[in-house]
Amino acid sequence: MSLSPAEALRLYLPECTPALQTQAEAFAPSNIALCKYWGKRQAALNLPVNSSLSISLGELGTRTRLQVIDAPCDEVWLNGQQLDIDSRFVRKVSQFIDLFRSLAPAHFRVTTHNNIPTAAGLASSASGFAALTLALAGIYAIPRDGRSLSRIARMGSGSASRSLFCGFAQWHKGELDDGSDSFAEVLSEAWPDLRIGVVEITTAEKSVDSRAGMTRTTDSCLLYEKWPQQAARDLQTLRQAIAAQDFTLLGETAEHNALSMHATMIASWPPLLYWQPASIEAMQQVWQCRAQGIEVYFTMDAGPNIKLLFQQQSIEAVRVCFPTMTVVDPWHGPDPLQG
Ligand code: 2P0
Repeated sequence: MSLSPAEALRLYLPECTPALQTQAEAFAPSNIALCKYWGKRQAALNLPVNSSLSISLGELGTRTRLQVIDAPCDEVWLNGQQLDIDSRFVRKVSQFIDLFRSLAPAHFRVTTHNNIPTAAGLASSASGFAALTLALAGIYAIPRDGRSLSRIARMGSGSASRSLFCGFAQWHKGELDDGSDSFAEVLSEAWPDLRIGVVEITTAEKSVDSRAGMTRTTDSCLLYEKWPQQAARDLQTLRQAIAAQDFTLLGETAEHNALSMHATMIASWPPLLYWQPASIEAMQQVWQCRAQGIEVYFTMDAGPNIKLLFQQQSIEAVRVCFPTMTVVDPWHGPDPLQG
């Protein structure tokens, strides 16, 4: 049975008696997918074609505070600036809050801060909708149950379903039309030496956002027919690599997965090429590093920036090739579900 997002919210809520609090605050980390989410089987509830696997970025993410205000609409502040009520961002935030307003009507001042260097191209809707979901759970006295809140965050943005957890998270695509089996959960394994290097290529806003990009790919790319199979295989391999702490297998699989996703984008019509010449230079530099025995791999999302994967022992060698990279330790940060 296909549900509206408001009906789905009711279904996904953990058992509780929602009650309106006057304010609440929450943090959620950003995340980088090692097996990418690309394509929706159902748009209204953000149900994906394939399962995905990510690593959260520790302290880097979004902090959001909600305060009930006596006003006819929400007020949204992003990084210290109040946003225009008609902006796309405010409309998306308010539409998501609308889902909760049926529990108890209220309008909010939404104050949101990304501590992710925006210039690094990491600011994403993932941490934003995850933090908003957690803050709304605080406002409506909804228990911080990972599965339930992951289903809810997913309706704001698919990748947000994975941003409620520290470390590795797997988003199960699910099979059901109502989306109740489409949620992320944390993997028990940690990998304390794993590091992410962010290589900024450009800070310019991309011309085609992920949502439009996915639609274009699923509508026009014949190669995409093979993507679900590739993603399922890669996810299985990544699980094995994580269980065995096999960095070579992890890196090779993540890089192959990212390039396979980009192959489907490029083979769409009109073509979706997110790469800049400097992105290709960085990829070639990664391959040169490996030829010299430095174990580093890359992954890329729907944009030109490159994220490097390496282990702590390679940090200085990688820095010689990428002196401007920002290094992220994914294992240092608060647990979003603990508050
Ligand atoms: C991912 N991306 O797995 C993939 C890789 C981009 C490329 O999830 O439409 O912003 O809001 O569900 O979550 C970006 O997509 O898209 C994304 P919606 P979202 O990280």
